[in-house]
Amino acid sequence: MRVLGLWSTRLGAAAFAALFATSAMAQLPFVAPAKGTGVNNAVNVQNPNAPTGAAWQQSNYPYPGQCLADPANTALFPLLSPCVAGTGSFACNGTSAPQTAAGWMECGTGVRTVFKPLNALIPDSTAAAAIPQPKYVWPVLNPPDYLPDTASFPGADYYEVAVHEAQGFQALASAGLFPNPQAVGAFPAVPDGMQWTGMICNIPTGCSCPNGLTGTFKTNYCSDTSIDPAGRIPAGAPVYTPIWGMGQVNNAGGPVTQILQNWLGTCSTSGALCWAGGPLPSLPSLASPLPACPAQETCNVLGLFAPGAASAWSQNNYVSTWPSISIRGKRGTPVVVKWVNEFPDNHLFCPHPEAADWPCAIDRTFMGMKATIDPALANGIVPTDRVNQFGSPQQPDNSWVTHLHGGEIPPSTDGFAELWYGNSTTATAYNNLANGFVSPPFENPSGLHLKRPAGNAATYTYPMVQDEATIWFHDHTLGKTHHNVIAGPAGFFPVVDAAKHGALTAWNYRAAAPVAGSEYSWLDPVTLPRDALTIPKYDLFFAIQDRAFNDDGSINFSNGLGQALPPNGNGVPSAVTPGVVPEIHPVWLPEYFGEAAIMNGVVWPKKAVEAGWYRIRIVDGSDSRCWTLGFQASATPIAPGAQPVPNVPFYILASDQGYLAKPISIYAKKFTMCPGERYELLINFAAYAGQQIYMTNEAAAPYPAGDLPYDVPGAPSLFPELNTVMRFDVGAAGTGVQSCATDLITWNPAWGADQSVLAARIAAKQACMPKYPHLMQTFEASYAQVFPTKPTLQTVNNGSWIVRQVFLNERIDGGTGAPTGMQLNGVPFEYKVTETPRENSVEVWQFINLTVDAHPMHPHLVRHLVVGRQWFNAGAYRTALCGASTCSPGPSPGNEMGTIPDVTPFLLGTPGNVLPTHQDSGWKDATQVPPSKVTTIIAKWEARWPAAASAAAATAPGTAGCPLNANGTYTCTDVNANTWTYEPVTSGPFVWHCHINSHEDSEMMRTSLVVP
Ligand SMILES: [Cu+2]
Repeated sequence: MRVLGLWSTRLGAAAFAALFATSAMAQLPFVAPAKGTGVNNAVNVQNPNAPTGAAWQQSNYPYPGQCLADPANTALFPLLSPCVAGTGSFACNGTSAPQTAAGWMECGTGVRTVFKPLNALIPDSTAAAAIPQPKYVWPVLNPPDYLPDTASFPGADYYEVAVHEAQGFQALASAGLFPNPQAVGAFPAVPDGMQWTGMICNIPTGCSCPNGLTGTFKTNYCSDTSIDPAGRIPAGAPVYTPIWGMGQVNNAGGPVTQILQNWLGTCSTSGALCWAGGPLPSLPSLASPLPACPAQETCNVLGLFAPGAASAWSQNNYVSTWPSISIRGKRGTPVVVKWVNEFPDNHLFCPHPEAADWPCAIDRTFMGMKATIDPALANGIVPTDRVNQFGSPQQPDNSWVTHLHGGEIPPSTDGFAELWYGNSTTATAYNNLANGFVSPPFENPSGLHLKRPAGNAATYTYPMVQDEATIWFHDHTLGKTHHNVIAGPAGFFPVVDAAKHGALTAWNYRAAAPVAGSEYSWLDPVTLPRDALTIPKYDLFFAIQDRAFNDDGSINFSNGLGQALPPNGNGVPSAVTPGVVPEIHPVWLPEYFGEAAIMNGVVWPKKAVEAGWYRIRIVDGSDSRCWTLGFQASATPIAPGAQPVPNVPFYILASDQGYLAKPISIYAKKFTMCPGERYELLINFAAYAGQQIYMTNEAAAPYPAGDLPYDVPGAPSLFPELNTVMRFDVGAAGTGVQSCATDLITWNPAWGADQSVLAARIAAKQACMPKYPHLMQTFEASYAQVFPTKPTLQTVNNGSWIVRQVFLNERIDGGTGAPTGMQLNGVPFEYKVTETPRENSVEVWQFINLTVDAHPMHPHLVRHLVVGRQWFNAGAYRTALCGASTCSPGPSPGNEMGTIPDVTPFLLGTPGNVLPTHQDSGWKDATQVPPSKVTTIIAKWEARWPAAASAAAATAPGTAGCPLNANGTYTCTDVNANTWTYEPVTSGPFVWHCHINSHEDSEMMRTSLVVP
């Protein structure tokens, strides 16, 4: 390993790569942990490609948001955009001159580049106050299901799904899946590339016209030239949001597209665009007869389908929206998905050429970021100066890789952050890896399978060996996950266990009416009743997010953080401080917080519900925001800034990885969820017939000690509108699912905290919900199988399991005290692999949180249980960790990763003094790690799929044994899905990280590697 010590920050990347090409350090064995060794925090896999020692001292490692103060570091960042005054160039200028805050301004002009003002929604805008945003007016989107192709791979479900600019919004609006802007005036229909979130222009003098509009749309949409010769969006008009979405490309574009195609296929007249005369009539479900085509229609749904070609599909002939519609996985039936990158060449947040008032919002100092957009790169060659400090090529701006969050899936399908790929143009330009494999430090001599796709698509085969749960898919690109998720694309992937639900007939279509008197049918993911377009009627899927918007409707990615925020007394920065690292870098985002609540792509929507039972599945798809959710019945809207008073009882039925042992009554009538988490609620609206119920929020941002979404004395909220999320309008009494209508869920305070009372009442209700306990067995059986003895905080250190202690820290700029980045164990993402559980071993992980925020920690591959949380003396621990110096833990020469003190002596109080909360009692994959506590989880590092002897021997589509051919077919040695084999779990890395996406991209992510 000595030769690695020669590597220094002054070596160019090319020299670095050459060093590895000629060195003889291959074939070093992995060092796996022995069993029962107690605290084990420095078991390092000797990855020969990872820099070691001094190379990783923090002083030598540039971090996100750091402009180059050290000339030596220019070797690490040779790619930063050259500064051209007056062009809106917005990155570090790449010179060796000491950088100041002005360097983050417009290339040294001293003028801070101005983002578009946040006056579309932000409540402290004087102009905005004149016209309030309409709340609870537009219905929430209900994501329908995708349709599998069951013919291509017998026994498997096959989908092709593309990420793309939003398109087909108007078709969805007509189908009743989204609000239709035409209902608020005679404005042009939403063009492709945009979506309507329900916002209107609330500025009396009109809103800015979006960049890049041309033709009649601009003429009609930006019509008010009495104010501005370039036109303004009139006050009260809908403002459309440029967004990226996802859609199904095969099977005629999925259910929504297929219905539209079928319907349009009955028309034969060509002519003007549809909707010229108003909205389309209600569209049918797949099972219904097709209606006659209205006379004025022409069968060209805003260019979605060409007349006469309705039965064919091709690229651009599908609906692509935010959020995506859902893929349903069936346990035991593999799901093959070809994920296609059809993004435009330039990122949504980095238009090119850059608009003068909208600089590129991609921070080139993040890991994995390339510096500039260079159309000449289409020649397929990556210049040596576009190789990052780790030897791998830096990304095109439109790179993407899909992670199936919560999936128990082989390594090469996990969406490893380095396995990004571009669209058909940029994938060519950035993919000339010498052997197709990702370069140091992750190309491992032991045969790790880390091959980046050669083209613009990756085919992943998911074995579907896991239990019933609500998992979901989103981007995981290195350093840019927060950009891509905020841009829109993500979707649900509920997994159901057919063995628990009977035959899978009428899988994707409207099912038969529920059996009379049965609670089972409406809970059941298979037989549940559905509305048109395959939307579950009583099983709601909600993705909760927040966004900031510019006044033209576009997403404000900068969040206004480049501007001074008003002081609020809650620790939110009040000014930008000049220095080597400005307190708040205009692009670097410690967190992203928007001022608008979004549910399924709509701002403060409403949902009409019947006066009965509902199952509501919620994913927190926000970048950074935790939500403390409740339900408040109120005759009048809850005023902005008012503290909610949730008063509607509900149960938590399931969490990230499936059902709890039993439904948990939420005493406080509110619970907190953080990014990446899922909770499934049971709620009964029977007692609220004819009333209105608001979904409320009380979580601070950052959580738990940041700005509250309601006013407190002396600290008015920065986000007073975020005290509510949406509204439910409850129908007439007697509608909906009525069984067990009142006394199963309604909590009686006289019961106190005695769960046994509740359990008895649930048991008494089994006649009412006869099959419901059957679902619950999922958790109990699997738990007992993995942990015969229940681990507790008192027993986890007794030697039965490997214990890994990892700390979470925030890098602080010494001059300004500003946050400059996040880390795990004081090392960056691409430091050598240190978390190496043995296959099938049980490991206890203890997260030691040295920061002031809660972080939802998310280990991939495995489900885990929360053992408990315990206070610790964070100050004393930090001193032990860092000594008298400023806390810059991390590797030091000769000491590799450094010594992490055992946290046990620093624990406070009685072990187990902070038990897992009731909502934490089931299988999890993302767990809240609160500040100043040690959060302990336990997991078995297993993979239940049938594994081949090696990655090369696997036979599932998309593996080395069954490659995708150039013509789109596969050459599989085994096309029978029942006997497919997959890559061994040891064949490649996974990651574990904070699911605050801005943190994850800022090095708060590490590799995990299961070893034999
Ligand atoms: Cu975090």
